Amino acid sequence: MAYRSFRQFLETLDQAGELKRVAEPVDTELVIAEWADREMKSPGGGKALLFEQAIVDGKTSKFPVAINTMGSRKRIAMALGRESIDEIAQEIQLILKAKPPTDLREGFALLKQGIHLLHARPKSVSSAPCQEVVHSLDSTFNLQPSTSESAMSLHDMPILKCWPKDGGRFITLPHVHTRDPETGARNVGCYRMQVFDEGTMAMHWQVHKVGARHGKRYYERNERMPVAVTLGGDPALSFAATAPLPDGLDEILFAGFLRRKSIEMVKCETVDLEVPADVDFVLEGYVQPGEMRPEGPFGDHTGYYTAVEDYPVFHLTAITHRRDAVYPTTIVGIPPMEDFYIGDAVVRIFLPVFKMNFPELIDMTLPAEGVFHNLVFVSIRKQYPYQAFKVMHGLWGMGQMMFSKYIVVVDEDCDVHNTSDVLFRLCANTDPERDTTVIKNPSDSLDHAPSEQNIGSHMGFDATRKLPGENYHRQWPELLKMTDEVKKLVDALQKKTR
Ligand SMILES: Cc1cc2nc3c(=O)[nH]c(=O)nc-3n(C[C@H](O)[C@H](O)[C@H](O)COP(=O)(O)O)c2cc1C
Ligand SMILES: [Mn+2]
Repeated sequence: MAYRSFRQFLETLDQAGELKRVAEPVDTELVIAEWADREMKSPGGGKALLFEQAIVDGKTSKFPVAINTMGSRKRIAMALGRESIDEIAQEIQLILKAKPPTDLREGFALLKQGIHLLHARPKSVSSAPCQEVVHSLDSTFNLQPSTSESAMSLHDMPILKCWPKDGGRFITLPHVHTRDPETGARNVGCYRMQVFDEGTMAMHWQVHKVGARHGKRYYERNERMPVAVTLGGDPALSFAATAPLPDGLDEILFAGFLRRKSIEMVKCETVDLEVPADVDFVLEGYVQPGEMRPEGPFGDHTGYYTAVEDYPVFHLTAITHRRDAVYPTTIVGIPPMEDFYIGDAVVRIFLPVFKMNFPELIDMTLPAEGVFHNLVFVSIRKQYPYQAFKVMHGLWGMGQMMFSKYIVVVDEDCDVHNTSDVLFRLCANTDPERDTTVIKNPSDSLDHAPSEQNIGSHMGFDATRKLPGENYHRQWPELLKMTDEVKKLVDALQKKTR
């Protein structure tokens, strides 16, 4: 199901008992964050929270704050309009496996899939809910309303200060829309933005991200870079903005595929870009080549504060919004947090793509403790010597998987979602010298452990049983397992005594 608005998604969460409304006034400085952190760390990810009276500098904001809306297996599936994320994985598998139909039934299945893909294509519209209220910047750098609504600035938005030593307020769930000036290809990435003042913010696209690559193209041409930042709308957009799609795969198309309905796009008021018509807020503006400013510190998803560093500056030229806009946000920190469920859904949705690249791959997960890039568990059906190493090197070469600090490969009979089982295999099945490899690769910009930023060493563990030809010259022992017969017998006996 496609949501017409972020509010409609919140109503759906509410009806499913997945939303807690907080009617009391709560401060956007630290207090909402602490409340949300407790909720995110409660069993299964807790509930989504809607703060109806968000306090900014002592005043109640016009806009409520929604947080933790995707922070559970159930809610991330609801965000993408499915009962379970696995339905999307199945759809992707169908597309990947599509071959000329051999009978009518297969033909219809393919046709249906084709229709869904057709619906993924964005449509242009001329009027949009996200432009119900328009404030554009005048020559005195004040945002002037072009409708009857009173003037507005960034300070009227309930933007959170998340952690005590943060350098300021940060927008944490922005969809940053840019274009490649050479090819015209669009990109949407979620890069946090620190508010400097009424008219400027930091643009935290890290060096490996597509926004940064687009930026570099503009800098080389010495051209001002148009940027549009949207907030809210169908949550499929937020998911697409965070998903590590291959460079060149259009997030708008992907969001349309996920929600099975075209995203309607409207032209911005002050920059030459299009944005989804249904979003809650649009911040229009530009990045000036070469202009950098210190950003941070920020309490990051690593569980530590990221130090101050120079990042490009975003200049605001207009704010447009829905009259009934809700401000969507999240916080990151020591895991588990809301972003774990986003990353988990990414792996599950793209498992068929990984499997296409690695036919031996059975399952894969990024445990919460590894905050995305630090730890990967993979199970494989091993057929030949050093196959575990082949899989590690393949993963280290794939998009943002390049950051994976530790990769542990286990046999297919080990459940990668059971960390205890994986650690048992790791400890029992490895000889450290023989079964590990240390390589050089780019590192996540936020990882504070490497001696230098953006580069580091990564380690792979082959915790599979060893085959002849893997320098193991003994008989590999058999894993303990009770017979099915005895298991059934004890099942029956226990039932009787209960
Ligand atoms: C809550 C959240 C905040 C994020 N903040 C940033 C950020 O500040 N900078 C960044 O480069 N990536 C950030 N990311 C990760 C990017 O959104 C992610 O790598 C995405 O795939 C980038 O898209 P791109 O490949 O189109 O550049 C964040 C992810 C999440 C879930
Ligand atoms: Mn992208």
